[in-house]
Amino acid sequence: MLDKIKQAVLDGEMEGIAELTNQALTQGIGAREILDQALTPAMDIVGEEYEKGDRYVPEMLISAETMKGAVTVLKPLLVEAGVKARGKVVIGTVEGDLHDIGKDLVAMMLEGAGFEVVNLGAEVTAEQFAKAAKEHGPDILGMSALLTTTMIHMPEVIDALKEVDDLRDQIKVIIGGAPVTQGYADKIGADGYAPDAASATKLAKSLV
Ligand code: B1M
Repeated sequence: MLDKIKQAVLDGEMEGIAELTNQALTQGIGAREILDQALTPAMDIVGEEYEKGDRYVPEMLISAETMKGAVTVLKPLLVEAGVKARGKVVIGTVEGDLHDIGKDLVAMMLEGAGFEVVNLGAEVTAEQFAKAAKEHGPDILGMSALLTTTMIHMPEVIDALKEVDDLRDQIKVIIGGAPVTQGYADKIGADGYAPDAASATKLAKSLV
């Protein structure tokens, strides 16, 4: 059953995943077992294949959606059992930028890896990021930018975090998006940069 679920995520079988997950639960397989032995390993493989170039963005999105379908079934049971999220991430696309496909992919992969994700959407101002950081108390704040004209808002968010109860000291900041580089992350004092969703998940895991 666990192998079937793992394979369904790898194959992106969105329609059948909820039923398959329910079947596994009926057979007495625990929610945690399904998460740790089927879903998470499947998403690890998806991430590795994407990094090697053996899997493309749409296939990764479909697998991430399939994983979400299973997690929706498991979530109440996991909460009941007190399984803690790996950490909390507040994520958004910066001010003036409405590109959200890559950011949503990162958010989905983070959820797949067990993070609780607060997705603020696109065109998020520095003040909105700081307000959400104060409200949700995340371990990590993630910013995405797809335009050379909007990535310049990233340091404003870092400054805004410094101004609200020294939040900057408590939260790791990670950035990404096509025009963003490790050099830019270093320049603006971010804690990390990731070129794609799979590496963003790895980076987040390493930071918490
Ligand atoms: Co726009 N656009 N766009 N666009 N658009 C680009 C980005 C562009 C490169 C196209 C081009 O000219 N070749 C160019 C930017 C040039 C530049 O600044 N260097 C561009 C432009 C100019 C514009 C407009 C200004 C066009 C105009 O109106 N004249 C305009 C700006 C609007 C605005 O934001 N204010 C605009 C509008 C749009 C659409 C609305 C039509 C649409 C966006 C729809 C949407 O997102 N809801 C759109 C699209 C689709 C693109 C392209 C074609 C595709 C972007 C995408 O979704 N890629 C893009 C060209 C391209 O990239 N080939 C382009 C797929 C996605 C999975 O990848 O977003 O890179 P990506 O995300 C990756 C990584 O970057 C990384 O992981 C993701 C998954 O692996 N990543 C992170 C992303 N965020 C991360 C955060 C992290 C870590 C990793 O940590 C927190």
